[in-house]
Amino acid sequence: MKQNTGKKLYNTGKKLYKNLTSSFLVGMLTLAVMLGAASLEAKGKLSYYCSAQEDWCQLMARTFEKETGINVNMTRKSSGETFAQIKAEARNPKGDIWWGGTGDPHLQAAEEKLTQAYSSPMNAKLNDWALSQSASANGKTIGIYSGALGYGYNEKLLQKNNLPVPSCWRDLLKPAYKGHVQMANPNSSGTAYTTLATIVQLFGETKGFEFMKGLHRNINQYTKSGSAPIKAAARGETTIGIVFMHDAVKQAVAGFPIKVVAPCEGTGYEIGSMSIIKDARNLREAKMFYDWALQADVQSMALQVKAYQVPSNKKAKTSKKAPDLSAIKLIDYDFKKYGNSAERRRLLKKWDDEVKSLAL
Ligand code: S7P
Repeated sequence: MKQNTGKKLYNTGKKLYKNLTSSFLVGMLTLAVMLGAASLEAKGKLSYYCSAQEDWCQLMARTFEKETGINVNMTRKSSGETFAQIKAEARNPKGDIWWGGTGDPHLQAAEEKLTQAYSSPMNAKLNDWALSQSASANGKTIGIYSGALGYGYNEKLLQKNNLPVPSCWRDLLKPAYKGHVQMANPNSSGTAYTTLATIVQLFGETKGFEFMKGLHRNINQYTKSGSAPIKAAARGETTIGIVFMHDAVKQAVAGFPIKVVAPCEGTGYEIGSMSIIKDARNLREAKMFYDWALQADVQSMALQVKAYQVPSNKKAKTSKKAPDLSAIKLIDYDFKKYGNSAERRRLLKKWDDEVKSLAL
Protein backbone atom coordinates (compact mmCIF):
# COMPACT_ATOMS: atom_id res chain seq x y z
CA MET A 1 0.00 0.00 0.00
CA LYS A 2 2.63 2.46 1.14
CA GLN A 3 4.71 1.58 -1.86
CA ASN A 4 1.74 2.29 -4.20
CA THR A 5 1.01 5.69 -2.57
CA GLY A 6 4.66 6.64 -2.98
CA LYS A 7 4.62 5.58 -6.61
CA LYS A 8 1.39 7.59 -7.20
CA LEU A 9 2.91 10.64 -5.57
CA TYR A 10 6.04 10.19 -7.68
CA ASN A 11 3.97 9.87 -10.89
CA THR A 12 1.81 12.90 -10.03
CA GLY A 13 4.96 14.94 -9.39
CA LYS A 14 6.49 13.77 -12.65
CA LYS A 15 3.31 14.71 -14.54
CA LEU A 16 3.19 18.11 -12.84
CA TYR A 17 6.81 18.72 -13.72
CA LYS A 18 6.18 17.61 -17.29
CA ASN A 19 3.14 19.89 -17.58
CA LEU A 20 5.00 22.79 -16.04
CA THR A 21 7.96 22.24 -18.32
CA SER A 22 5.82 22.05 -21.43
CA SER A 23 3.72 25.11 -20.45
CA PHE A 24 6.97 26.95 -19.73
CA LEU A 25 8.31 25.98 -23.15
CA VAL A 26 5.03 26.90 -24.88
CA GLY A 27 5.07 30.22 -23.00
CA MET A 28 8.63 30.95 -24.04
CA LEU A 29 7.90 29.99 -27.63
CA THR A 30 4.80 32.22 -27.73
CA LEU A 31 6.85 35.09 -26.31
CA ALA A 32 9.57 34.56 -28.90
CA VAL A 33 7.02 34.49 -31.72
CA MET A 34 5.36 37.64 -30.34
CA LEU A 35 8.69 39.39 -30.03
CA GLY A 36 9.61 38.31 -33.53
CA ALA A 37 6.33 39.60 -34.93
CA ALA A 38 6.68 42.83 -32.98
CA SER A 39 10.20 43.45 -34.24
CA LEU A 40 9.08 42.64 -37.81
CA GLU A 41 6.26 45.12 -37.33
CA ALA A 42 8.64 47.72 -35.95
CA LYS A 43 11.01 47.30 -38.91
CA GLY A 44 8.12 47.00 -41.34
CA LYS A 45 7.36 45.12 -44.50
CA LEU A 46 7.06 45.96 -48.17
CA SER A 47 5.13 44.36 -51.00
CA TYR A 48 7.38 44.97 -54.00
CA TYR A 49 6.26 44.46 -57.61
CA CYS A 50 9.21 44.26 -59.96
CA SER A 51 9.26 44.31 -63.78
CA ALA A 52 12.98 44.31 -64.51
CA GLN A 53 15.06 41.15 -64.91
CA GLU A 54 14.65 38.60 -62.10
CA ASP A 55 18.32 38.81 -60.96
CA TRP A 56 18.17 42.60 -60.66
CA CYS A 57 14.80 42.45 -58.88
CA GLN A 58 16.22 39.98 -56.35
CA LEU A 59 19.36 42.01 -55.80
CA MET A 60 17.30 45.14 -55.08
CA ALA A 61 14.94 43.28 -52.73
CA ARG A 62 17.61 41.48 -50.73
CA THR A 63 19.92 44.53 -50.43
CA PHE A 64 17.07 46.78 -49.26
CA GLU A 65 16.07 44.12 -46.76
CA LYS A 66 19.63 43.84 -45.47
CA GLU A 67 20.15 47.59 -45.19
CA THR A 68 16.83 48.45 -43.52
CA GLY A 69 15.59 45.27 -41.81
CA ILE A 70 12.31 45.74 -43.70
CA ASN A 71 10.87 42.45 -44.85
CA VAL A 72 10.40 42.48 -48.65
CA ASN A 73 7.86 40.30 -50.40
CA MET A 74 8.67 40.37 -54.11
CA THR A 75 6.53 39.54 -57.14
CA ARG A 76 8.29 39.58 -60.54
CA LYS A 77 6.16 40.00 -63.65
CA SER A 78 6.51 41.71 -67.03
CA SER A 79 5.40 45.34 -67.33
CA GLY A 80 2.01 44.75 -68.99
CA GLU A 81 1.23 41.90 -66.60
CA THR A 82 2.11 43.99 -63.53
CA PHE A 83 -0.08 46.81 -64.81
CA ALA A 84 -2.96 44.34 -65.22
CA GLN A 85 -2.40 42.97 -61.70
CA ILE A 86 -2.37 46.43 -60.09
CA LYS A 87 -5.55 47.29 -61.98
CA ALA A 88 -7.26 44.07 -60.89
CA GLU A 89 -6.28 44.73 -57.26
CA ALA A 90 -7.28 48.42 -57.30
CA ARG A 91 -10.13 48.01 -54.77
CA ASN A 92 -7.90 46.07 -52.41
CA PRO A 93 -4.27 46.92 -53.23
CA LYS A 94 -1.78 44.23 -52.34
CA GLY A 95 1.34 45.89 -53.73
CA ASP A 96 3.13 48.92 -52.26
CA ILE A 97 5.69 49.81 -54.90
CA TRP A 98 6.24 48.97 -58.57
CA TRP A 99 9.88 49.20 -59.61
CA GLY A 100 11.14 48.72 -63.17
CA GLY A 101 9.51 47.94 -66.45
CA THR A 102 8.88 50.23 -69.39
CA GLY A 103 7.43 53.67 -68.68
CA ASP A 104 4.31 53.45 -70.85
CA PRO A 105 2.28 51.21 -68.51
CA HIS A 106 3.49 53.26 -65.51
CA LEU A 107 2.06 56.35 -67.25
CA GLN A 108 -1.14 54.48 -67.95
CA ALA A 109 -1.36 53.46 -64.28
CA ALA A 110 -0.91 57.10 -63.26
CA GLU A 111 -3.65 58.23 -65.59
CA GLU A 112 -6.00 55.53 -64.31
CA LYS A 113 -5.35 56.66 -60.70
CA LEU A 114 -3.74 53.38 -59.75
CA THR A 115 -0.58 55.05 -58.42
CA GLN A 116 0.09 58.08 -56.23
CA ALA A 117 2.25 61.18 -56.41
CA TYR A 118 5.47 61.43 -54.45
CA SER A 119 8.21 64.00 -54.67
CA SER A 120 11.44 62.42 -53.48
CA PRO A 121 14.28 64.50 -52.04
CA MET A 122 16.43 62.47 -54.45
CA ASN A 123 14.78 64.06 -57.51
CA ALA A 124 17.43 66.78 -57.55
CA LYS A 125 20.06 64.15 -58.40
CA LEU A 126 18.30 62.84 -61.51
CA ASN A 127 18.65 63.39 -65.24
CA ASP A 128 16.04 65.60 -66.94
CA TRP A 129 14.47 62.69 -68.84
CA ALA A 130 13.64 60.99 -65.54
CA LEU A 131 12.00 64.13 -64.22
CA SER A 132 10.05 64.85 -67.40
CA GLN A 133 8.56 61.35 -67.11
CA SER A 134 7.45 62.33 -63.62
CA ALA A 135 6.10 65.70 -64.77
CA SER A 136 3.96 64.11 -67.46
CA ALA A 137 2.32 61.94 -64.78
CA ASN A 138 1.90 64.73 -62.20
CA GLY A 139 4.55 63.18 -59.99
CA LYS A 140 2.99 59.71 -59.96
CA THR A 141 6.00 58.01 -61.53
CA ILE A 142 9.71 58.61 -61.97
CA GLY A 143 12.34 57.47 -64.47
CA ILE A 144 14.89 55.04 -63.04
CA TYR A 145 16.74 54.00 -66.21
CA SER A 146 16.65 54.34 -69.97
CA GLY A 147 17.48 52.01 -72.84
CA ALA A 148 17.12 51.75 -76.62
CA LEU A 149 15.14 49.12 -78.48
CA GLY A 150 16.75 46.99 -81.16
CA TYR A 151 17.42 43.34 -81.75
CA GLY A 152 20.09 40.73 -81.42
CA TYR A 153 20.97 37.72 -83.50
CA ASN A 154 22.86 34.49 -82.93
CA GLU A 155 25.85 34.81 -85.23
CA LYS A 156 26.49 31.06 -85.40
CA LEU A 157 22.89 30.21 -86.27
CA LEU A 158 22.82 32.95 -88.87
CA GLN A 159 25.91 31.50 -90.56
CA LYS A 160 24.68 27.94 -90.20
CA ASN A 161 21.39 28.83 -91.92
CA ASN A 162 23.18 30.89 -94.54
CA LEU A 163 21.11 33.97 -93.69
CA PRO A 164 22.00 37.58 -94.57
CA VAL A 165 23.24 39.86 -91.78
CA PRO A 166 20.35 42.14 -90.74
CA SER A 167 20.91 45.78 -89.89
CA CYS A 168 17.52 47.49 -90.31
CA TRP A 169 13.94 46.96 -89.11
CA ARG A 170 12.86 46.33 -92.71
CA ASP A 171 15.42 43.53 -93.05
CA LEU A 172 13.35 41.49 -90.60
CA LEU A 173 10.56 41.23 -93.21
CA LYS A 174 12.74 39.29 -95.64
CA PRO A 175 11.22 35.87 -96.48
CA ALA A 176 14.61 34.28 -95.68
CA TYR A 177 13.96 34.95 -91.99
CA LYS A 178 10.70 32.97 -91.90
CA GLY A 179 10.53 31.20 -88.54
CA HIS A 180 13.75 32.84 -87.38
CA VAL A 181 12.40 35.88 -85.50
CA GLN A 182 11.03 35.97 -81.97
CA MET A 183 9.44 38.81 -80.02
CA ALA A 184 7.20 39.10 -76.99
CA ASN A 185 3.46 39.70 -76.92
CA PRO A 186 2.87 43.46 -76.47
CA ASN A 187 -0.07 42.80 -74.13
CA SER A 188 2.14 41.23 -71.47
CA SER A 189 5.48 42.76 -72.35
CA GLY A 190 6.59 46.38 -72.13
CA THR A 191 9.45 45.64 -74.52
CA ALA A 192 7.04 44.39 -77.18
CA TYR A 193 4.64 47.30 -76.65
CA THR A 194 7.63 49.64 -77.12
CA THR A 195 8.33 47.75 -80.38
CA LEU A 196 4.77 48.21 -81.62
CA ALA A 197 4.71 51.92 -80.67
CA THR A 198 8.18 52.43 -82.21
CA ILE A 199 7.18 50.88 -85.55
CA VAL A 200 3.99 52.98 -85.65
CA GLN A 201 5.98 56.14 -84.90
CA LEU A 202 8.68 55.28 -87.47
CA PHE A 203 6.45 54.28 -90.39
CA GLY A 204 3.05 55.80 -89.54
CA GLU A 205 0.08 53.74 -88.35
CA THR A 206 -1.04 52.21 -91.66
CA LYS A 207 2.44 51.25 -92.85
CA GLY A 208 3.42 50.35 -89.30
CA PHE A 209 0.65 47.76 -89.06
CA GLU A 210 1.57 46.46 -92.52
CA PHE A 211 5.07 46.05 -91.11
CA MET A 212 3.78 44.17 -88.04
CA LYS A 213 1.78 41.83 -90.31
CA GLY A 214 4.84 41.20 -92.48
CA LEU A 215 6.94 40.58 -89.38
CA HIS A 216 4.29 38.17 -88.10
CA ARG A 217 5.01 35.90 -91.08
CA ASN A 218 8.59 35.47 -89.84
CA ILE A 219 7.78 35.11 -86.12
CA ASN A 220 8.28 31.68 -84.58
CA GLN A 221 6.79 32.55 -81.18
CA TYR A 222 5.37 35.45 -79.16
CA THR A 223 6.74 35.09 -75.64
CA LYS A 224 5.27 36.48 -72.43
CA SER A 225 8.45 38.18 -71.25
CA GLY A 226 10.26 40.86 -73.24
CA SER A 227 13.79 39.56 -72.75
CA ALA A 228 12.89 35.89 -73.42
CA PRO A 229 13.58 36.13 -77.22
CA ILE A 230 17.24 37.05 -76.75
CA LYS A 231 17.70 34.39 -74.09
CA ALA A 232 16.28 31.94 -76.63
CA ALA A 233 18.67 33.26 -79.28
CA ALA A 234 21.57 32.80 -76.86
CA ARG A 235 20.51 29.16 -76.38
CA GLY A 236 20.24 28.71 -80.15
CA GLU A 237 16.44 28.30 -80.12
CA THR A 238 15.78 31.27 -82.41
CA THR A 239 18.10 33.22 -84.69
CA ILE A 240 16.83 36.75 -84.01
CA GLY A 241 15.24 38.25 -80.90
CA ILE A 242 13.63 41.71 -80.79
CA VAL A 243 14.54 43.21 -77.41
CA PHE A 244 16.07 46.21 -75.71
CA MET A 245 19.66 46.43 -76.84
CA HIS A 246 20.97 46.25 -73.25
CA ASP A 247 19.26 42.87 -72.83
CA ALA A 248 21.12 41.62 -75.94
CA VAL A 249 24.42 43.02 -74.63
CA LYS A 250 23.88 41.08 -71.40
CA GLN A 251 23.80 37.81 -73.34
CA ALA A 252 26.88 38.76 -75.41
CA VAL A 253 28.80 39.67 -72.23
CA ALA A 254 27.78 36.32 -70.76
CA GLY A 255 29.68 34.70 -73.64
CA PHE A 256 26.89 33.76 -76.06
CA PRO A 257 27.41 34.40 -79.81
CA ILE A 258 24.99 37.33 -79.86
CA LYS A 259 25.43 40.39 -82.05
CA VAL A 260 23.52 43.56 -81.15
CA VAL A 261 21.76 45.67 -83.79
CA ALA A 262 20.67 49.32 -83.61
CA PRO A 263 18.25 49.38 -86.60
CA CYS A 264 19.33 51.69 -89.44
CA GLU A 265 15.97 53.53 -89.72
CA GLY A 266 16.23 54.67 -86.10
CA THR A 267 14.59 53.22 -83.04
CA GLY A 268 12.49 53.88 -79.97
CA TYR A 269 13.55 53.75 -76.35
CA GLU A 270 12.14 53.28 -72.89
CA ILE A 271 12.22 55.24 -69.69
CA GLY A 272 12.08 52.43 -67.16
CA SER A 273 10.03 53.71 -64.25
CA MET A 274 9.01 53.37 -60.61
CA SER A 275 5.63 54.20 -59.02
CA ILE A 276 4.03 54.00 -55.57
CA ILE A 277 0.74 52.12 -55.68
CA LYS A 278 -2.36 54.06 -54.60
CA ASP A 279 -3.53 53.24 -51.06
CA ALA A 280 -0.33 51.28 -50.44
CA ARG A 281 -0.64 49.55 -47.06
CA ASN A 282 3.01 50.16 -46.29
CA LEU A 283 3.39 53.71 -47.52
CA ARG A 284 6.27 54.63 -45.19
CA GLU A 285 8.30 51.65 -46.43
CA ALA A 286 7.33 52.34 -50.07
CA LYS A 287 8.68 55.89 -49.78
CA MET A 288 11.84 54.60 -48.09
CA PHE A 289 12.39 52.18 -50.97
CA TYR A 290 11.67 54.92 -53.53
CA ASP A 291 14.29 57.29 -52.06
CA TRP A 292 16.76 54.44 -51.64
CA ALA A 293 16.32 53.20 -55.24
CA LEU A 294 17.18 56.65 -56.62
CA GLN A 295 20.58 56.75 -54.92
CA ALA A 296 23.68 56.61 -57.14
CA ASP A 297 25.29 53.62 -55.39
CA VAL A 298 22.02 51.65 -55.48
CA GLN A 299 21.58 52.31 -59.21
CA SER A 300 25.24 51.37 -59.75
CA MET A 301 24.43 47.89 -58.38
CA ALA A 302 22.84 47.18 -61.79
CA LEU A 303 26.30 46.39 -63.12
CA GLN A 304 26.61 43.49 -60.65
CA VAL A 305 23.88 41.70 -62.63
CA LYS A 306 24.99 42.97 -66.05
CA ALA A 307 22.01 45.30 -66.42
CA TYR A 308 23.30 47.87 -68.89
CA GLN A 309 20.55 50.47 -68.94
CA VAL A 310 21.44 54.15 -68.53
CA PRO A 311 20.75 55.03 -64.86
CA SER A 312 18.64 58.07 -63.97
CA ASN A 313 20.90 59.27 -61.15
CA LYS A 314 23.57 61.43 -62.77
CA LYS A 315 26.28 60.02 -60.49
CA ALA A 316 25.47 56.31 -60.91
CA LYS A 317 28.11 54.18 -62.62
CA THR A 318 27.76 53.08 -66.22
CA SER A 319 29.69 50.48 -68.16
CA LYS A 320 31.65 50.80 -71.39
CA LYS A 321 29.81 47.67 -72.51
CA ALA A 322 26.45 49.48 -72.34
CA PRO A 323 24.90 50.64 -75.65
CA ASP A 324 25.90 54.26 -76.23
CA LEU A 325 22.57 56.04 -76.65
CA SER A 326 24.23 59.13 -78.10
CA ALA A 327 25.54 57.01 -80.99
CA ILE A 328 22.12 55.48 -81.76
CA LYS A 329 19.56 57.12 -84.06
CA LEU A 330 16.73 57.56 -81.55
CA ILE A 331 13.25 58.68 -82.52
CA ASP A 332 11.50 61.36 -80.49
CA TYR A 333 9.38 58.73 -78.74
CA ASP A 334 6.05 60.27 -77.74
CA PHE A 335 5.66 58.92 -74.19
CA LYS A 336 2.60 61.06 -73.52
CA LYS A 337 0.73 59.63 -76.47
CA TYR A 338 1.84 55.99 -76.24
CA GLY A 339 1.58 55.92 -72.45
CA ASN A 340 -1.97 57.23 -72.72
CA SER A 341 -4.47 54.71 -71.45
CA ALA A 342 -6.94 54.85 -74.37
CA GLU A 343 -4.16 54.84 -76.96
CA ARG A 344 -2.36 51.87 -75.42
CA ARG A 345 -5.61 49.90 -75.20
CA ARG A 346 -6.52 50.83 -78.80
CA LEU A 347 -3.14 49.82 -80.23
CA LEU A 348 -3.09 46.54 -78.34
CA LYS A 349 -6.60 45.64 -79.48
CA LYS A 350 -5.72 46.52 -83.06
CA TRP A 351 -2.62 44.33 -82.84
CA ASP A 352 -4.70 41.45 -81.39
CA ASP A 353 -7.37 41.84 -84.08
CA GLU A 354 -5.21 42.48 -87.12
CA VAL A 355 -1.87 40.80 -86.41
CA LYS A 356 -2.05 38.17 -83.69
CA SER A 357 -5.19 36.66 -85.19
CA LEU A 358 -3.33 35.81 -88.42
CA ALA A 359 -2.03 32.25 -88.64
CA LEU A 360 1.60 31.76 -87.66
O1 S7P B 1 15.49 44.65 -67.17
C1 S7P B 1 15.48 44.52 -68.52
C2 S7P B 1 14.26 45.10 -69.15
O2 S7P B 1 14.35 44.93 -70.53
O3 S7P B 1 13.10 44.50 -68.69
C3 S7P B 1 12.08 45.47 -68.62
C4 S7P B 1 10.95 44.94 -69.33
O4 S7P B 1 9.89 45.79 -69.49
C5 S7P B 1 10.44 43.73 -68.55
O5 S7P B 1 10.17 42.83 -69.40
P1 S7P B 1 8.84 42.91 -70.32
O6 S7P B 1 9.25 43.41 -71.66
O7 S7P B 1 8.50 41.47 -70.34
O8 S7P B 1 7.80 43.80 -69.70
C6 S7P B 1 12.63 46.74 -69.16
O9 S7P B 1 12.14 47.87 -68.59
C7 S7P B 1 14.07 46.57 -68.85
O10 S7P B 1 14.94 47.42 -69.50
